[in-house]
Amino acid sequence: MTDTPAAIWLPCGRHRLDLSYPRIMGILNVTPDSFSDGGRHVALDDALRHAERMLAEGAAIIDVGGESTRPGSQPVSTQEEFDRVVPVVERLVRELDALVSVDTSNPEVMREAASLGAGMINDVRALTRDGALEAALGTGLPVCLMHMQGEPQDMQHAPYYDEPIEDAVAGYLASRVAACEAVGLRRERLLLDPGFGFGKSVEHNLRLLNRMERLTDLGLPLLVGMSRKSMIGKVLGRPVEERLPGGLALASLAIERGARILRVHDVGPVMDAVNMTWAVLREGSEND
Ligand code: 7PJ
Repeated sequence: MTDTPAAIWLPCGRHRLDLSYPRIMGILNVTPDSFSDGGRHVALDDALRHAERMLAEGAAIIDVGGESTRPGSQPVSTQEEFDRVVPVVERLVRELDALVSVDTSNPEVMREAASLGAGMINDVRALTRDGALEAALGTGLPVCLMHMQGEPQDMQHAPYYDEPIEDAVAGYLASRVAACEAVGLRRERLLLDPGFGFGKSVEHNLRLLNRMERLTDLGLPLLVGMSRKSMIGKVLGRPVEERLPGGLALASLAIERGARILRVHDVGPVMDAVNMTWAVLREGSEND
């Protein structure tokens, strides 16, 4: 066996995350209308139990989201997002000592979650909302910048790019990194995400995964989310509850193409797929 590579630590508030090998982010939706497990985790105790299980299965991060960003969904008010997210973050930190990421574009939610001990900000709008850059900067936490074309209400209405999708996404993410650096948010704190399913046709999504090297070239850790998404449904003709095998294939490919964090619903099975993939990649890798 090859030696264990040196740790690459990302500071995440009271935690730190070693990104020298692939890590799993477990999805904890607290929206009543999330498409695959909508309504089930609204009750706080249920949410906690679900997070506990994902951690036991090997999740390094729990991603808490209170705004549904499924295609066609409407924005939520700050109050509504607060009411959904804040109690969950508080208990995940206090009772499970979890590394919590908060899936939000809202500066007030970012600040509150950070003050309660969240360790990462995950913004599908890449800190483009008014005040979001400053709020994220002030938290001192790492931020995942995701690419999205349009807004959830209309992003899947005939998505179109006038250049290859990987160039469009790389260009956008590079411009958001520059915007972060311009306010003093250092690149050492940034992660990038191609945003599978966010203003992209199935062909765009497949090509983006195939060409993900274009994004690893930007030199920042990549986080990807494809779990149960419609790109699997469309290729395989599967309803949402039958997308795990297709998702495992995508997870393995994503790791091979350079992703370092996978945002998933099914932590246990994905851990096996990722660990198996990584065992192969490590053995005989020229970097070892
Ligand atoms: C993503 C996300 C993703 C990041 C959602 C869903 C829709 N955050 N939040 N990346 N997707 N960073 O889980 O299907 O792909 S919500």
